[in-house]
Amino acid sequence: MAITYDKIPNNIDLASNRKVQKALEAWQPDFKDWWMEMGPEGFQQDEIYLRTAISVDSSGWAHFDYVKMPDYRWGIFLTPPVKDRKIGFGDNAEMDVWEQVPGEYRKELRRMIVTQCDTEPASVEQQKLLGKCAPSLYDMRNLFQVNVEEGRHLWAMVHLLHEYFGKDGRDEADEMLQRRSGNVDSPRILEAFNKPVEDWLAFFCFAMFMDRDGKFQLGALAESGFDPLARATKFMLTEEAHHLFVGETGVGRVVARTAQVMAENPDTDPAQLGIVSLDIIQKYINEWYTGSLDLFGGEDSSNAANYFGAGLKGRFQEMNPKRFTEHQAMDECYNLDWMEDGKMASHEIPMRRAMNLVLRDAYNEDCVRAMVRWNKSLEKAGLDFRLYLPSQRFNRHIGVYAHQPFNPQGELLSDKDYKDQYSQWIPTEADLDYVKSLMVQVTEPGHFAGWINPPAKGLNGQDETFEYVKFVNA
Ligand code: BYC
Ligand code: FE
Ligand code: FE
Repeated sequence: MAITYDKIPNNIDLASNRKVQKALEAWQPDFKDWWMEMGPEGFQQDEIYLRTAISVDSSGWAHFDYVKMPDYRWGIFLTPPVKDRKIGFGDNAEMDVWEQVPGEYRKELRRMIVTQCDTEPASVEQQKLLGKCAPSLYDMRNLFQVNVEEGRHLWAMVHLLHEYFGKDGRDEADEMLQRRSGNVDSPRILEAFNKPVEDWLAFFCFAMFMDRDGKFQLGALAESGFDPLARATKFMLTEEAHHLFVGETGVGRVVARTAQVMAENPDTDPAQLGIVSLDIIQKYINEWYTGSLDLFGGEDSSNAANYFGAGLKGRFQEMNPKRFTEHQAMDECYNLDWMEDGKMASHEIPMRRAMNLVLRDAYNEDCVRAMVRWNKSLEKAGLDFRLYLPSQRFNRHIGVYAHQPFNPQGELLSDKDYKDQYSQWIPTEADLDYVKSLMVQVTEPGHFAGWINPPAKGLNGQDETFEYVKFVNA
């Protein structure tokens, strides 16, 4: 479809839908106000080398240029419709996909879209201050790229609310700009999105684990029988790949730096060397990974069963025959152990009710793959230490293991032992202060803070000393 240069870039022929166009154009200045208030602090006038989606085809979705962030062209893009697409799974399988919200599933769809949408502005708010201590221009640019794209994802979901949910949808869209991450009176919906992200190791862990939850949640919604949702999330996923890259390679570059410096100085305390110790990196992984597990919801969930049964939310790559050949999930069960009457007992969860868990398993595989990569640099440096993913029972706040004293190995401890050992597993104030003490802003092109390695290569083919951010008052 042709590119349109309206106020709101889009490939949905917005101009032909005056009502929705007007509603979105009325929302636009509020979005800009929100961005100026809650977006990256201190860099709104600078020229950032950013990727902007101007259409969904391969030549248009990754257009690079210097842009001031407030001038970023946040647009609405859906992947083109698949002709005669049918619902792929659940009780409505084989029926035509829905082009409008089916009345009987309105509540569920609204809730899922609102929950997903809310995480996008939340993450921008959480990361607001990180530019001030970016370890390089390359990293600073990546942060801002992630932030403007989360802003675009907010647009993607707000479009669905405006076009398909009438007055309720417009109200929900307004509330997206009113809630605030971490605000006691008006917090973001999911707990993990209310926690500030205050240092760059936390940011990389966030992009690694939280954005990766996003990948799997969006992947499940991309299977939806509500076609506009499927097409919106599918296109969001193309942008999301970069966020995951930033997270995975970011943690990887910290691990590699630590490994290298430790191998050169085997008898020195890492704190004397200005690097993040492997113990602290492991604690960050423990914290952010377990936080991400909570985002999948409960292991045994009637909501999840309803979403699957209705054809609203599928499994990851539901229609890939290498993953699934059967799309009803009626006959099997998922076996899981959890505490009952004071001891661990096996439970059978009917498969549809276990869909949060099935999605989480797919997510987990992806995390394991990254872990293997990170550990390669430890091996290469000749170190014995290995990073690991803690047990899915550890440090949980949602689901069947919530608030129980399991250690990272998944063993049940006494409350006292658990409390005594907690500071060995999750970053302490002192750990966080130490990491913060390493956070110094580096703005010379091609230079990097001492606690992180440079990337393997520049972005979009740029060389090592490329000026990813041009400061207006520099
Ligand atoms: N926090 O049946 P259950 C992203 C509630 S990240 C607070 O187990 P369900 C991004 C639940 O609401 C992707 N409450 O849960 C990343 C329910 O409440 P009620 C965002 C929670 O509904 C980085 C009760 O507990 N996620 O995009 O099956 C940067 C029982 O719950 C939580 C989505 O988009 C929680 N963590 O699953 C930017 C997915 N978990 O009914 C962006 C869309 C559960 O008893 N949402 N509860 O009052 C969903 O699919 C589902 O809502 C959830 C929860 C998977 C989140
Ligand atoms: Fe996003
Ligand atoms: Fe993201």
